[in-house]
Amino acid sequence: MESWTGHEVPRLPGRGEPLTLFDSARQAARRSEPEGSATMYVCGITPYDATHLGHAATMITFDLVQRMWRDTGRSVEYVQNVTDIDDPLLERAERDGEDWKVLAMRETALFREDMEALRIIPPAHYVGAIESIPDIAERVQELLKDGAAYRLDDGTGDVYFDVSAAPRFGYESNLSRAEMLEIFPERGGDPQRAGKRDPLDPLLWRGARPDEPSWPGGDLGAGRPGWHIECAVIALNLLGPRVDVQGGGNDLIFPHHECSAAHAERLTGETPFASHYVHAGMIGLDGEKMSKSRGNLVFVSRLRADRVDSMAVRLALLDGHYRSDRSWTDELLATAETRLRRWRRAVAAPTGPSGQALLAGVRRRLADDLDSPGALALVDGWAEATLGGSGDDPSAPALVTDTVDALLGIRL
Ligand code: 5CA
Ligand code: ZN
Repeated sequence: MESWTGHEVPRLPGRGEPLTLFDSARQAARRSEPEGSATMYVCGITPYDATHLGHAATMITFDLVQRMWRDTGRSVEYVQNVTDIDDPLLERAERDGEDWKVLAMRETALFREDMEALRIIPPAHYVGAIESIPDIAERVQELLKDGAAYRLDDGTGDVYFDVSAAPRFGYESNLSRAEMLEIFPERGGDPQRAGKRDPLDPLLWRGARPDEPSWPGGDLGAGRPGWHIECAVIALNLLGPRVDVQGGGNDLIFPHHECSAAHAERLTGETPFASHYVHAGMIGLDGEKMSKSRGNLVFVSRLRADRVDSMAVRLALLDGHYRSDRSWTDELLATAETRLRRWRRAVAAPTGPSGQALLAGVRRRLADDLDSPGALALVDGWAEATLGGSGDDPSAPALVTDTVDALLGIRL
């Protein structure tokens, strides 16, 4: 699938600091020091609706990870998926009387535009579930042969993963079985499905139904892939048995990332699947969780149509720490717009306080588990001093412009 177009990222003098990231599996912040190039898999959209600010915040988080790695001189292999076939997409298309393929294509196209406007560095591989079906079917057959999966005997052709084939199941989310059982049905799971060995067993392959799209699955029979195996297979095939970062919003901690890790680990025999499981907080609107069912979504494309500067949107989302669940408010956007104007005025000055010191400070803040609020405060301080007439470094305005561009993705 086609990715979006990237922008030139300025090269900064010196070297960036090693990045420390919070790992959900170990519940601790640890250094991410990939050997050679760094690998990252981020769970992308299910394109049944437009990109909202929650999606944007998550994509910006992993964009910062990529920028920090690049700043240390590493190349980054970044893969993101599009879940272009799944129940929510079919349900929405049915509700609106629309062809699900048209819906998916339209929303994916809009997502690409939004990502470009927000200056998200594009993934090297932007991969759809549908184009991955032959690979997924092959891997599901491997799991069946290996005894880690089983087919229900009710004639549906549905295949499930046997969680008892994953001895470490639960290590990623750190949830108790009772907690898992509670969350599972809220996030696409089907604990009540008759014939499963364990209520938590996740679907790997859904046998064809007369009123649903399906694809050939070789010995599996026709059908379509389950959700977790989709991400496991795309990541394994493009990035190998181990990724440095597996990313997404914290709504994916369980069951999605737990199950995709279990699938991948069973397939490769290597554990853990990801060195860091990194999760962004949920963005809500005025204190309420932003969700399609609540209908309180703020779309990036809506803000763009209203001529809101995308850099102000990005800055507003960077104003909170990526791991905190937080709200989008009109004030947040207004603050970001004011901040952006001040920064732009400041870098237009002929001189300012040391640009090198600002660069070192921003690197340090972001290296500390992506402390973007801390980084913004440092730039605020520099801008305030500059606008107050302090500082005589003539190279500072250009270096600060590049620092903010390369590390925060904000074009002044
Ligand atoms: N296609 C799957 C992942 S394989 C999916 O979760 N799609 S999604 O469209 O629901 O979400 C896309 C990405 O945005 C995921 O990483 C998800 O965790 C994240 N996300 C969804 N809602 C929010 C929110 N309110 N705040 C922050 N991130 C969110
Ligand atoms: Zn995923």
